[in-house]
Amino acid sequence: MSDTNHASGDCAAASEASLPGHRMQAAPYPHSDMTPNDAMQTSLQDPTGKVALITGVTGQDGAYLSELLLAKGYVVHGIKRRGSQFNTGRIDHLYQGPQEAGRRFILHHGDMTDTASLIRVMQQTRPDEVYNLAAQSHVAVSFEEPEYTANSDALGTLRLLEAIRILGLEQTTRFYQASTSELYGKVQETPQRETTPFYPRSPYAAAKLYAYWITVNYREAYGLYACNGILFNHESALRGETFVTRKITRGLARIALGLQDCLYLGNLDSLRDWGHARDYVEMQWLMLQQAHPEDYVIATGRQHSVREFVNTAAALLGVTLDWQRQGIDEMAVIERCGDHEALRPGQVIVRVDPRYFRPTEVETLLGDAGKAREQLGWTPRTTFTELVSEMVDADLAAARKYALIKRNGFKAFAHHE
Ligand code: NDP
Ligand code: GDR
Repeated sequence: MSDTNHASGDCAAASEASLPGHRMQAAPYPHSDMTPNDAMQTSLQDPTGKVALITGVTGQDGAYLSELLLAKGYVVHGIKRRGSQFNTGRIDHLYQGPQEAGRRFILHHGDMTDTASLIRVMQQTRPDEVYNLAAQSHVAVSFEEPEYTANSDALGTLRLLEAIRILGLEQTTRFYQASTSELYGKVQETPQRETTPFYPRSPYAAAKLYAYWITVNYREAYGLYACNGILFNHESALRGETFVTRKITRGLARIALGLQDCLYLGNLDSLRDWGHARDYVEMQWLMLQQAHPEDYVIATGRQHSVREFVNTAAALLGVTLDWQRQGIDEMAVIERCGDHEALRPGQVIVRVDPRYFRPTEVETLLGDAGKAREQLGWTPRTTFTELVSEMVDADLAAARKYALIKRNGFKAFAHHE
């Protein structure tokens, strides 16, 4: 594991230096990865003059958005939370050490449940654009940790908006809120668009409902340029391993190499509108570049079941499946093995485990991104099969690496849900 992402504070030299003309406050940065020298360098070298602050920078979208904004010439500040292990694997390739001159990617410690840390980072960075991506984002986990989910996802959004207001940045800082198709929950019409009524079905969705409306309220009350992106499910090889798509591609890749016997899933009938995260972060940026702030649905307009996702991933591995039985006894049996020596026809590789059912399920989601297409010219580029293929390839490579390490007698870690 890389040691490039060790936290910040140690290297950040405290300084009283004043930085005339720069948006940063002259202050020591004991909890930040940013040094006063960075501030000077970035202000001199930043070709757009734009500074972005991303919460949730270590997550799937945080990684893609950081890449996009850096490519556009932004200075990107990211808030990461302290963990007992490194949590920056998705952004290690972007890392620039505090000793490097002219850094444009700078991490700060902070937490959505800690108001003071959010105000501090906002004050130090005074961003042109804030992208609020941080969240306890797992719907099933939100039933286990509803209070924490509300604190980070709902109140965390309020804390950021208040930080903008307290610091008097309402006229200069634009705000993006990571809203979700989960707001539609028990859907009131199909497809879902910006005008479709919400019906949240989980503590996660209820928390995100508050975040949605408080964003609208700050726009209306204080004239803040604030937008909700109502994003439908978007995936990639960087997707967290316990979301269903990644669980499937990772599980099937490992099964194909004989590293795992069976994949246990919940509701196979669930229907989702799955797109690629890389396409969706472009819209996050576009929403903040308009003359007026508005809310937009981002989706592909195509829907697949969890079962279809399994079939597509298996087919890309050269494996065909026969689904047998019904309900909690349903299972996928191998018909053809492709060229995988570890597999045999008749082997059961997918079963249902009711522990993955949710107390209240969102059975179907299908988005209509017509407004984004017409007003912003946005259309998704990646097809469903291309998305699954990219994920399968990445997980197959990871499984091969794991097998190689194990074969050579080294200790390999297999994480489980
Ligand atoms: P991830 O779960 O991959 O990333 C979440 C990020 O939030 C991580 O960086 C995580 O840190 C951070 N985080 C969680 N809790 C806190 C906290 N208390 N304080 C600070 N940081 C915290 O999510 P995605 O990248 O997939 O999604 C980004 C956002 O978009 C989320 O808000 C999600 O709810 C929303 N969304 C996602 C969709 C999707 O399909 N991906 C669709 C619609 C909305 P760490 O790495 O340490 O865990
Ligand atoms: P979702 O994503 O809940 O839509 O939230 P997830 O991949 O977790 O579930 C999608 C659907 O698949 C069903 N499912 C399973 N889900 C998981 N995680 N594990 C399983 O074993 C399994 N089996 C079946 C689920 O029941 C569900 O119907 C994601 C998150 O990124 C949110 O943060 C985001 O807001 C929404 O997408 C849009």
